[in-house]
Amino acid sequence: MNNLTNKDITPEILFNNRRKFIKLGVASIVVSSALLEVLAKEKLPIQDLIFNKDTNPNDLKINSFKEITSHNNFYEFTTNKERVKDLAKNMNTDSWILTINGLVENPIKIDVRELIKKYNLEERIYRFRCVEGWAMVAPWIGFELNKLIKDVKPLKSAKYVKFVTKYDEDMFPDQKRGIFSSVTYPYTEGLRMDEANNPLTLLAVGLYGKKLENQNGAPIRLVVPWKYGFKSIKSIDTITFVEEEPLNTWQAENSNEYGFYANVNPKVDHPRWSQKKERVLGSFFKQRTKLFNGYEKEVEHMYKDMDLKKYI
Ligand SMILES: Nc1nc2c(c(=O)[nH]1)N[C@H]1C(S)=C(S)[C@@H](COP(=O)(O)O)O[C@H]1N2
Ligand SMILES: [Mo]
Repeated sequence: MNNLTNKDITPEILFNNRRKFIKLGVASIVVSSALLEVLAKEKLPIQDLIFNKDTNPNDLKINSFKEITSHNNFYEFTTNKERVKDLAKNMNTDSWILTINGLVENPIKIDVRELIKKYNLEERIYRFRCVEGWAMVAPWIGFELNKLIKDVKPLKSAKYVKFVTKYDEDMFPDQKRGIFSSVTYPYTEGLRMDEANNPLTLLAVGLYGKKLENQNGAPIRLVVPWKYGFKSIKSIDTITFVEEEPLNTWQAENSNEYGFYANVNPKVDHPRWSQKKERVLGSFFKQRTKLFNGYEKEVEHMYKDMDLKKYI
């Protein structure tokens, strides 16, 4: 907050908040501490990332910053969606080392701040659908996972990519609860190599032009927009290239209800509820859920020989 300069405040933010400026009596566009305080209090995003903007060709209606950052699933903190943001407030993500290992020629350990400098960041406005039936549209900032995969050079034997969230009982209260935890930690996810290399698959480091909020998986998370939200693992510690299909957390918890693929599919109901419809955060009415969450063109080729009722 304190290190912000004029260039961090974009004209759009100033424009959208001009009424607040007037109220504050700010005559000229300067970054006063009073202004920063207002922006912070209102939880308005102050851009601190440089990225190529998404043109939003499908004209998706983006959810507000507030909606996206105050309704979260992040069990390491709590299963209460509205409380995650408060419990995550003091999570320290400053010197976060991401480890990439396993079946690769070039394993690396890299500070996420350095990693961000290596790749051109781009905005991706994606639909996001949780298996529970809520949905949103979020303007993520990140880079395609396939760029990182290319750089670490997987061996021929690498067939899957496994992702693991940090394990740190001081950081995550639910991990500290041991056998009373909500799920078994560390949270683990996986993708098949072709899924990981799909241009839609994003390693996200930002949201709304700004570094990720803790509750959304700072400092780096996966976003796989055609799959149920639980595949989009947060606060990644390790990415490992492996030969066998990894056992992901929710499949390990209950394999009758959750599988490895978790492709959004209105025709395959969850054993306890229908998946035909979804409620977008902030709207009253439900809308129809789309096959592969609306990304059929981009991803259906990967599943053409698979029975999607069997490979849940
Ligand atoms: N480490 C970790 N990652 C996680 C989860 C979690 O509990 N822990 N929840 C998942 C679920 S169920 C969803 S719907 C999305 C929610 O992401 P959001 O809070 O940014 O909307 O994160 C996913 N990634
Ligand atoms: Mo979810």
